[in-house]
Amino acid sequence: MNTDFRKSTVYQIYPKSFRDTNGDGLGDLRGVIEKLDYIKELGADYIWLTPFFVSPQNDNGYDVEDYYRIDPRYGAMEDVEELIAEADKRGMGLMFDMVFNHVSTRHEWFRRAMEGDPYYKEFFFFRKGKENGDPPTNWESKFGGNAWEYVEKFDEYYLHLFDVTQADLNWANENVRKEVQKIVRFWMDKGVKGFRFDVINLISKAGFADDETGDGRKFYTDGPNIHKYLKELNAATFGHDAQIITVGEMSSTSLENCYQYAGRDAGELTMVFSFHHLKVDFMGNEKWVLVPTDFQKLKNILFRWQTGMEEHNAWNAVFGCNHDQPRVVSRFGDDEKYWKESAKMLATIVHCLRGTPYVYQGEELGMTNADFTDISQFKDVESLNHYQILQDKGLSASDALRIVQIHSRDNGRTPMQWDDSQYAGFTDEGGDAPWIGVNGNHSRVNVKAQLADPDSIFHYYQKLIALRKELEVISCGDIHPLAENHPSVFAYRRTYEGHELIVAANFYGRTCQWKEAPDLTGFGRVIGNYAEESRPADGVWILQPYETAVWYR
Ligand code: TEU
Ligand code: CA
Repeated sequence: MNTDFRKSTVYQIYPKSFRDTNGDGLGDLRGVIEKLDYIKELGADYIWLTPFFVSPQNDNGYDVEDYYRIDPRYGAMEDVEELIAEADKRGMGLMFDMVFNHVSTRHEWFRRAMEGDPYYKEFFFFRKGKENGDPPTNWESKFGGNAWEYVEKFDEYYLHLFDVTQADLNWANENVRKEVQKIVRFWMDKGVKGFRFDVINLISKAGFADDETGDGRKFYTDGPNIHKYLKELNAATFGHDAQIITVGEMSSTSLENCYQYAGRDAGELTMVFSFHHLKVDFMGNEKWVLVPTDFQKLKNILFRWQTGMEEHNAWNAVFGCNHDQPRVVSRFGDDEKYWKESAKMLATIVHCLRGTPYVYQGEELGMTNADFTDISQFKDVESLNHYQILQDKGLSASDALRIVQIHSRDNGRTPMQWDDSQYAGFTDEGGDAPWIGVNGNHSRVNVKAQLADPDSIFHYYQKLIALRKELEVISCGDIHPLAENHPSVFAYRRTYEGHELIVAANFYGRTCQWKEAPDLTGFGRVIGNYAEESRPADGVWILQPYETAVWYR
């Protein structure tokens, strides 16, 4: 298989919503095996699977009860082994999602802690409350409410940065770090070729005090020992195998820390996910509001990360969608009139950047946000909590619903649309209804239709993924931002050993003019979303609604 991460593309699967083979309404591992040829046809090199370990599923598997066993709803260990072997046969590697900032409160370690076993109590953060009866600190849980849960029998609280059933692990305890290493080695021995580490930059806590100015994140984000812990994990596990790629999911991180996390010789991780570019429709860090996308901010952030990481020989993961995000075509494009054009435009911007692109299941079809109209259709704990919190703050139920419809993580979790049948081919007809509603537009947006259409979004992604393997200017080149202050154009130049690439995109649904566009003499168009080629005349490039094109010399 191709193990050069610069030339690779990762396909992300949320198994619960990908393909259900036994008609119980839940996606499963056999469903992933069944669709390997599809992923191969797209051209992906790695398949990232979100967690399928034993779990009560309060956060869809990000609450792990046992890292060594498979949740029977997803399948069995034999299925995982078969999946790894079948992917390998097709030249693809599996990337597993390891959640090590916290465990489910049903994990044996936490249960033993709750029995009062001092060895296991040290695996977590148990602390006394304040004298006035308040929790130890004022930190907020990412899913709403205070981040500490009271345990009466100890008269103490435990820390949970996420759901109350996700208890934070104490990485300062060497025994925790040893257990984590054991788990990583176990999956390496099974033949896993990559790891994604969930919110890994939150594992080192700086201490416990009230945050006078914020929600607590400054006490645990990119904490004091984070680089030490990552270097140690690397040296004890995947650092021994040059073929393994790793990506750290970095919550609210800083560029300066990412130089190290993903620095070529830092001995930490291969690459990082950061999310600043997806907070451009937030108010600061506040997600549960409705504000228009700040396009200038989006460009500034992406370019700053692109050039900054390059200067420091560090590597980005690049993406517009995942299982925690609304669908990018609904978010930054137009999922109606210019659905196809805008989906292709957004794909082009991401796939020609310097970094490893990630495609989230259904993105390659231009899947859109969920079409839910009632709160009962939403399943995500974060959405349901914030629906309540918004109303507690005084919003009407319909205003709260509107915000949830726009920002909910469930937008990315509706079943994969394979065909136009009742359940979109996610569950076969006659099976149980899928665990979460199928989008009504599956009659039009589905794999079957797109495989038959040479001009489909699927085939466009396929071509972008192939171009990264063909052109080293895409995989290895330097990046130079263009049109930085233009109100509608997103453009950049890539250069590598005398080769050049110009990527141009109109980010909006109105025709626009790019004055002072680059001279394209000697260039040829390698991909674009309009049949007719456009190029600058007298330095002015007129771009049609959502038009994008990539030119190469
Ligand atoms: O998400 C990390 C994270 O920081 C989330 O708060 C994310 O920003 C949020 O979902 C968007 O509002 C990871 C996983 O990807 C997510 O699915 C888990 O719920 C979370 O960690 C806890 O494990
Ligand atoms: Ca199933």
